[in-house]
Amino acid sequence: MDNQQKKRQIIHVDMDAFYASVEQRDNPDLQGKPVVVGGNPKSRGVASTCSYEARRFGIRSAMPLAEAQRRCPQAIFLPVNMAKYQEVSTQIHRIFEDYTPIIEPISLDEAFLDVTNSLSLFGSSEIIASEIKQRIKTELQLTASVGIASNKYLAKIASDIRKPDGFFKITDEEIDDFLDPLPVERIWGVGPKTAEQLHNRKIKTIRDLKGMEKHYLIQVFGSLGSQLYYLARGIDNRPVEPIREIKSIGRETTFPEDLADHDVLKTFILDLIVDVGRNLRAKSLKARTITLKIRYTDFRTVSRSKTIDFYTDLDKDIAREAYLLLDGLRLTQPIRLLGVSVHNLSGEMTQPSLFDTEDKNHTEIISKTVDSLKDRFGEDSITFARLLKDRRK
Ligand code: TTP
Ligand code: MG
Repeated sequence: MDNQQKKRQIIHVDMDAFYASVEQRDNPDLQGKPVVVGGNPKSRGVASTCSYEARRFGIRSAMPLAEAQRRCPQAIFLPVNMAKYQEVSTQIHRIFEDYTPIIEPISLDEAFLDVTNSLSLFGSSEIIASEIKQRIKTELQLTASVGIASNKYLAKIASDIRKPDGFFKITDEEIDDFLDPLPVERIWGVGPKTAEQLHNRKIKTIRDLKGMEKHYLIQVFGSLGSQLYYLARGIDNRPVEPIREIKSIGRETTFPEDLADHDVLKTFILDLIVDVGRNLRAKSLKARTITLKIRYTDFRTVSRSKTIDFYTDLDKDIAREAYLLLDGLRLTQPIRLLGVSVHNLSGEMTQPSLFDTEDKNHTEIISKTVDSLKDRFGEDSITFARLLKDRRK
């Protein structure tokens, strides 16, 4: 590590059982109960997350909902209310912004904060981290776990160690004692496959990993090997990057039964687009490329994209292109999964299309109005006629 470099102070904040905690907060009947967010257990969907009460039954994120219900028949299943979690996420960010401008959001409920330059103002990273936790509790009635360390990797491990409602700092002197006994799975970037490869070589803990020569790790794991060598020693020079460029926004759904009817598929497509469009507008982004993804009964997956000549954040533009993409596909089998995503994003002022400019201005106003109606009265308060005469049941 470069000794000239200023020692950084990084805080990692991760909300506890995020979607489930928001639901429990907003409905006291759910408090203290096993709650699974993800949808109807009769569907083929998976759990987004679940409350800590539900985790006692072995329920986890990404577990099929039906399996979750088998493990805990009394669990309460709720749909994903993305707009709400997005709003809470924005509120959490406003709290962060009072402490540093260097914030790197990783997901709706997780962020790194570089508070190195805020220490003289607030005293210490512990003071900042505990104030943030406290404010999240009193202002938003939610709990967060925080980790503090001199780099992102250690701060992330630290926030996880005392979850939920955790607070943990790793000082540089404690790095070795702290890391050595941890299983290699704790290392950021070590998934089940790498873990298995390590286990096969009798490398179970970070201490075992530290016993390996760097060139050996590189020989076996390529560039990941070099990362493993440094991470085992608690070394991570990646900076907190304030604005992470969003590359795409997408939504997908698995149907309760495989489908072949074009009209019904279009209704599902529109349903997904309503979410994608809202997400785009919430982030003040526009897109030029629309991608439609389908997965057939036999799991073969096909995607088709179209790049248009202007940037848009309007549902109707995205829908028009997605419908054309669907029409262009010769469906060979019924479909089990459908996804819509937009790419080629731009946050700048965008060029209006040469055509229908006036119409576009109207539609933009309508979209914004619809978004604010939904913000006030809920996601179902207003929608497309196609979604009202929904034939999907
Ligand atoms: P996580 O921070 O991984 O999980 P969590 O906040 O629910 O629980 P905890 O941090 O206390 O362990 O993810 C944040 C949110 O992201 C989560 O509430 C739901 C969503 N999510 C998914 O939709 N699918 C997933 O597979 C995961 C892991 C999370
Ligand atoms: Mg979380």
